[in-house]
Amino acid sequence: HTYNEIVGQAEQLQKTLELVDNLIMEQVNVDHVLFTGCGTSFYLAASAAKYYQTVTGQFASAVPASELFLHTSTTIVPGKKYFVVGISRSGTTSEILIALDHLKGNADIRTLAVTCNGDTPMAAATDQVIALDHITEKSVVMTQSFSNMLFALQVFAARQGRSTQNLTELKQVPELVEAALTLEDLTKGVAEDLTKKRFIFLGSGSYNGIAKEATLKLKEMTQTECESYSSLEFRHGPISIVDDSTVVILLTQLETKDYDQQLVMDIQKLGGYVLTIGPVAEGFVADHIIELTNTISDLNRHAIYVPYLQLLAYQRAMHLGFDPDQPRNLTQVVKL
Ligand code: F1P
Repeated sequence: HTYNEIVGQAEQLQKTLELVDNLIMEQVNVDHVLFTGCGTSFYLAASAAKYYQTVTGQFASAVPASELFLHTSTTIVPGKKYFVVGISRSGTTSEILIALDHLKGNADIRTLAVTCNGDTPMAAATDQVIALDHITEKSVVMTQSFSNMLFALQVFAARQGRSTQNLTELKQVPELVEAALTLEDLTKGVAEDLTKKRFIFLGSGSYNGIAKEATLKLKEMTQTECESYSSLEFRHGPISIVDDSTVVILLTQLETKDYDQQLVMDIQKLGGYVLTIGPVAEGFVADHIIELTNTISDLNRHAIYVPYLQLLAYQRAMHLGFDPDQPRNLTQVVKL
């Protein structure tokens, strides 16, 4: 299932675009927009929050759903108005349900559910729902549900921010993802190199959540210990673990291009292998470059990186003999 769900995501993105573009939605006008979820859905929340703040100019942040009920005072300021966006593929994960229940009755908090199942306790517990019922993943690992729920929130944010430029770019994304998926072998060399043992994913800004999600995919599908950092943070300590068995996957952006090359060189100097995914400056050097289009801006390119990162994990899992559909110790829904 995992493979089909990865390579089928472009078609689903088109359906997601049409659905969210045509939704009747209330204008969000609050002090803070808070995105929340668990696991993959939390990493998605992290990217979505940074996107939302940039596009709408409203304060936005992300917290794991458990933090909302375990440490409410660190996430909610009494008397302030919030729009809480709960994200969950299943709509039944315990922490998200407990968090929403915990916030119930607070007149300052409006809620939105983003889910792949509109008929769940989560959808029933929120004021509004974006239900991507066309996403019916069978694999335990989340792949097209991640890209589609993130994309749905990008379209939602662009509409909230009345940003026609971003909406125009987002409308090109399904086609660009389709094109990216024809190049699925680009990650195979790294994925199948068993002399590489340690994987580090780096991304900054709204791409940090994508880097974290890439780490989770590799962990779930191959049980490889791997890490993720905000790109330049890697130089402040973690770089000490780099050796010739280390692969660093750097998600490059136009916005960070002046810093990306130096970072690559610092890692290579220590024997590390660097794969970059994203647009790069002319003359850019790395061990392997998957260059992505710069015809749309950094802000709207996320969904094009995602399939490569998912395929990397999938290809390595197959090469190591793991079943990517059934990751060890995991179930589709985690219940407390
Ligand atoms: C969230 C999640 C996934 C993880 C695993 C268990 O599920 O933690 O991120 O990969 O499958 O569930 P959900 O709340 O989005 O359904």
